[in-house]
Amino acid sequence: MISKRALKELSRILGPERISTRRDTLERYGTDATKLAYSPDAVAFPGHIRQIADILLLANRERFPVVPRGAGSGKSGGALPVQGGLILAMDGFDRILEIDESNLIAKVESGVITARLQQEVEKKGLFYPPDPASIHISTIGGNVAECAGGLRAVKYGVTRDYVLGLTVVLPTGKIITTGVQTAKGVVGYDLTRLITGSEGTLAVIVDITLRLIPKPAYTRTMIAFFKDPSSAVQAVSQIIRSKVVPTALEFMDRTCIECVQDEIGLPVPESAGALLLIELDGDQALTRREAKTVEQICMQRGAVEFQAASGKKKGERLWEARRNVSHAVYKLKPDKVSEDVVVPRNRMADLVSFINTLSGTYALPMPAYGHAGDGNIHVNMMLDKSKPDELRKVDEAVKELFQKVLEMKGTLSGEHGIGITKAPYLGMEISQPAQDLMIRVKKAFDPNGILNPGKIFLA
Ligand code: 2HG
Ligand code: ZN
Repeated sequence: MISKRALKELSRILGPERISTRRDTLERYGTDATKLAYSPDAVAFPGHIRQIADILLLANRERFPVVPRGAGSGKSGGALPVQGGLILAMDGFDRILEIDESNLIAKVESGVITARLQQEVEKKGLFYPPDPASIHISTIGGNVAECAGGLRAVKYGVTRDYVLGLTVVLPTGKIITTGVQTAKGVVGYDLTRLITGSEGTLAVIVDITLRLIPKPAYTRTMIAFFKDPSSAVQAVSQIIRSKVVPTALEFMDRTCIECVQDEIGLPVPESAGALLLIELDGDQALTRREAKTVEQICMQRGAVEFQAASGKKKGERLWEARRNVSHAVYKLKPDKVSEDVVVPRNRMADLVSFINTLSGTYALPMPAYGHAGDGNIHVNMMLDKSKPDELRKVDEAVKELFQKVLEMKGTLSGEHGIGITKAPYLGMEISQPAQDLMIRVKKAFDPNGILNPGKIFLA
């Protein structure tokens, strides 16, 4: 709870127009893509890094939680104010500070929308590959905090592979820079990597220096329908084995296809039980050759139909349909628990068959889709949270899924993080000594535990 005195001080630090305790604002900033809701005591809209530093100093003195927030598109509750306190909305930090064509870097503030950054760098013939499905709403700062992945990770890697340096405010109120403004650098511990993916628990990210690459000359999008999920993911393994690395290699099962059928803009064959969406990039001759290989593999694996998207517009439409699956599945049930597991790519056939069995056992829809090229499948367990029976079933199904994934030498989260939704399961993957070390790192950054408390670790 933020005391009256602290609220007054916040208003002095920020100016009264940059702090709100209005009920509608608290409601808007108290929820995120998980649709869970908590009430903060106030929302701050800082406009300057110094204000963030002063807020954190005050939070240490007065002991109230501070929760940094980008766009609230997170899938594990990382930006939720679970213990109340102050939401630090980074909306005002939305400037692209520099796109440096000579050094292939961009400097941006953390509240910049990811799609906007991509468009701006592409105007200069450059490319920022990380491409989370939430790209039109999510911010770069949120992407860095969660180490977002996305559709192009199979070829280009995830957010951390592009973060060269950061300017952050530590929970103690100190402003520091980490990493480099150069193409490489190894001076001291890699604090940039530590903060990237730390889910807003170690520092408030203010400025980010990103690595860029030249924009590929040509892209080609293809869609392949298969009779069942298992043939589709076997085609994925074979594509990877053939040494073709697509820009994106995405999977959807039949239920997902039905949810976005109208948006796909193509007739879906009756017999289709799954699809793969594939993008290749590079020069025209290379993508043509690779497209042939991909088509041959899909046909060998029994694709019932294979089509190349004719033209950029058709391709973009397919990708927008894919981005929308996460929302479209709400057609099935009012609520979902969305999981983000990864298995070694050659175990994907086992994973999709397990999901199918799990869905049958618990008699709940569990549409599965995602970044098959990475072995990263989103299992959306659909339910009605007003029904205790369904809640209980999902709870058990999640545990079973996680056990199976770990048996396969997989991991619980490929890109959404632990936040609050997966905190109860952290110990299934991370040993106690490793957790203890992480907690000591957190304490070194944040001795009073004021920054984004209640996340990742249950204690
Ligand atoms: C995606 O790939 C996102 O669409 C969201 O990571 C997945 O809601 C989900 O489970
Ligand atoms: Zn995803």
